[in-house]
Amino acid sequence: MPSSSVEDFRRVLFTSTKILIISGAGLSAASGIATFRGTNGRWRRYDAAKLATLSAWQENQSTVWQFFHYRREEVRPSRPNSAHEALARLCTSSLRKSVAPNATVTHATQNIDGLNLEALTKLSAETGEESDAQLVEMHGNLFDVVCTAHDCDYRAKNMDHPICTALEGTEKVVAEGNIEPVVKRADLPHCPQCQQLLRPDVVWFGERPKRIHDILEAAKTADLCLVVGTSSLVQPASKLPEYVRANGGKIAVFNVEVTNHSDEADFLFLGACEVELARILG
Ligand code: BV8
Ligand code: ZN
Repeated sequence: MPSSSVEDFRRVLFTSTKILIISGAGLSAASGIATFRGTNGRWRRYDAAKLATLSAWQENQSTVWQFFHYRREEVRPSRPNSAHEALARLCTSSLRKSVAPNATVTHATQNIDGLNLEALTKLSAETGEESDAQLVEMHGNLFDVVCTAHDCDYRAKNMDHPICTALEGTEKVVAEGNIEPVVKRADLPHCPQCQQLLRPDVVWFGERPKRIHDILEAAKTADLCLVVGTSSLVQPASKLPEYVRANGGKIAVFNVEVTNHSDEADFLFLGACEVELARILG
């Protein structure tokens, strides 16, 4: 039975040496970004198997670009919330000293909204101190694009609003549930280097998550794992706590509800992570 003792958790945190944070869509819920499953789940409106997969892309690049353009524009006005900020403090050495003086931190986020990166950048601008943690956006980032040509190395951060003229305004139609392709392939974003088609640099179902080797290494050596705002249904992220446990590490789940495997956790803090993380991590 997981403990909900903040005092016991803080004791484990204080003596930890390698912390792995795994986060999901619940971390960004307070920033106004819909989660995937659960009540207002996004996948309910759109079937992941139809849109966030390589076969969907091969079938119709316009449909997929219209979906990701809609996701970009939905996320654009969002800012990090107090949960992102609490994790950013844990990822900054001098701010971590009082709660986990001997620890290094790896944060593997499933989120593609870029808000963890933004929270770290904001904090280092305020403190003048760079984060010493490893942040891995294991499913990619909505604002990264990559060229589809095999012999071209173009990849870039692209914050353009819209990313191309032809997609402008299509987000409104997609938001209403109509994802019929309306943009001509020739008018989709193309590579400035080789003129081939660009794609969102997001990890689709069936694709290899980013830096999965580094993340698995971190899971196999962690003595504490924070599982924040994820339904723990998507692999391989959902399997990482098993590696931590196999190494004798402790698992702490932060979620508004019990989830897959949360009954096996050492700690379970039920509540909004934007409240619980600030309360417990300080
Ligand atoms: C891979 C990018 C091989 C796109 C995403 C059959 C069985 C088992 C597995 C599979 C299977 N068939 C295929 C698979 C593998 C598949 C998979 O796991 N499928 C699942 C659906 C069954 N996985 C893959 O294909 C992965 N690739 O396996 O490659 C490989 C593996 C290792 C090494 C080499 C090769 C690729 C997966 C990545 C797919 N891309 N996103 C896009 O976003 O459009 S996944 C998508 O789901 C998002 O990234 C999202 O982050 C992710 C997981 O969802 P969550 O983040 O957990 O979000 P969710 O809404 O589900 O839950 C939110 C939680 O927050 C809830 O629990 C809620 O209670 C809580 N919450 C809400 N508000 C709050 C809160 N908690 C706290 N505070 C709050 N305020
Ligand atoms: Zn190119």
